[in-house]
Formats: sequence, structure tokens, C-alpha cells
Amino acid sequence: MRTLVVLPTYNESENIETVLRRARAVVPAADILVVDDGSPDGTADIAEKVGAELGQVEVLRRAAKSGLGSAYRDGFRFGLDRDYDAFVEMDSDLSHDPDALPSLLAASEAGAELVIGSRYVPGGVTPHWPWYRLVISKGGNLYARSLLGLRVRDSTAGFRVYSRGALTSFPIDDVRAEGYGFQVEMTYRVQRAGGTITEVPIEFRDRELGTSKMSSRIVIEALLLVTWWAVRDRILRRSGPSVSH
Ligand SMILES: Nc1nc2c(ncn2[C@@H]2O[C@H](COP(=O)(O)OP(=O)(O)O)[C@@H](O)[C@H]2O)c(=O)[nH]1
Ligand SMILES: [Mg+2]
Repeated sequence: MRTLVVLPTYNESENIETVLRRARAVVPAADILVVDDGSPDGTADIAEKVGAELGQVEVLRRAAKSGLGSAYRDGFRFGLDRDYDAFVEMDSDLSHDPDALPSLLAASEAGAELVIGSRYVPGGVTPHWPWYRLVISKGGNLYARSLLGLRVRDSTAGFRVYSRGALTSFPIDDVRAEGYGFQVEMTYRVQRAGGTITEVPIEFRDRELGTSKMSSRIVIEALLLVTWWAVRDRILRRSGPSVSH
């Protein structure tokens, strides 16, 4: 299985070197693509320097901060053009432990079109989260699951493996969402295209260095989009993702 690990970065100068080294140590055969949005803190330069030492690392430099979803779409297109079989989505802030990569990739190799590193299946944990964060995250998941009929517990999770088949079963250029909405939209589209989805438990850790780029705007985007998709596909019954293509 030719594997591409896509790492989106915006101001991750304190984390990117560790992420690259640990990912390489755990899955030495996988190639890595860093998608950086002109981070003012020099993340792309660090990634290039460490990447040159490690090998099999490319850095895609984009001019301006354009969102997580758009970074992944560019990363996936890069990999689809180069015949990769498996595409890993992983944050570059060490919230997603590179040590979990082998178990996620094993589920992908076993045939799942989408593997989700899940906080909300037995064995999944979010240590140190205050109650209100859990309520927002689980509430968002419950909302998306019930409105869209998703069959997964953690549709907002961002630690994933897609098969090539999953990413070619619908036009990824049509995916519009940027933040948590991107994760939900990708889950919804894979499910509607008939792809099998497996959840593997993970420990989601809070970042220790650098700052989060997520904002309330991103949460509101996700809520509005989920509501719109449900209205479109369940009430208006207009063509949903898998019907129109
Ligand atoms: N290329 C790119 N990466 C981004 C952007 N926004 C966030 N990221 C990266 O996406 C990952 C997750 O973002 P983060 O801020 O940690 O979100 P949180 O975990 O939900 O707080 C990190 O690796 C960020 O550096 C963006 O606009 N462009
Ligand atoms: Mg994070």
C-alpha cells in the first residue's frame, strides 16, 4: 500500500519537526506531504530542512491561510495525481499521536474505505477535557449523526485514513467545508457513496505547544452546513452528493 501522510500546517514551528520525525519512525515506508499556508513563523522552512534530512518529505507551499479543508483537498489531489493508495489525515500539533498510525493503516489495509481515529468508541479517550468541551464535541456529533443518519460516533475527528477508492467515489473539488464541517462532509460523502467506514479508538491529546486555529466561526460553519445538508437531502430531496454524480 503506497501511503501519503498529509500534514496541514499553520504556525506549527514548535511541533513540525517532532511530528515529522515521529511519523517517519513509526511508518518509515510512508511518504509525507506538508501543506503549509505561508506560516509567518517559518514552519515550511523547518519542514523542508528536516524533510531533506529524512527524505520522502515534500512541502507544498500555499500563499495564504486558506483553511484546513482546502489544505487537505490540495494534499489529496497531489496524492491522487501520484498514484497513492492510502491517504492519512493528521494534525501537525501532536494531538494525533503518530504511534496510532499502524492501527489506523491496518484497518485501511483490511478494506475500510475510511478509517476514523475515534474518540467516542470504546477505548477512545480525551484526557483532561473539561466537561463543556466534551458536551460541545459530543453534542455536535449527535446533531450531525441524527440529522444526516451517519453511522459513526466521531464524525468530526480529524485523524483518518482514506483509500484511493474513497477519494475518487465523489468529486473532492465539490467539498466546500473548511473546519469540523470538512470532516463531517467527507464522512457523509463516503457513506453516501457506499464506502465502508471503520472507527478505531484513539487517545486525543491537547496540543502542548503553539496555539489552536479553530474559531467559533468554524463551529458555526459546521452547524449551518449540517443543517443545510439535512434540509436539502431529507426535506427538499434535492440531489445529494452521491446522487448527483
Ligand atoms: N495549511 C493549513 N493548516 C491549518 C489551517 N488551519 C489549521 N491548520 C492546521 O490544522 C491542524 C489542526 O488545527 P488546530 O488549530 O490544531 O485545530 P484544533 O485541533 O481543532 O484546535 C494543525 O496542524 C494546524 O496547523 C489552515 O488554514 N491551513
Ligand atoms: Mg489541534
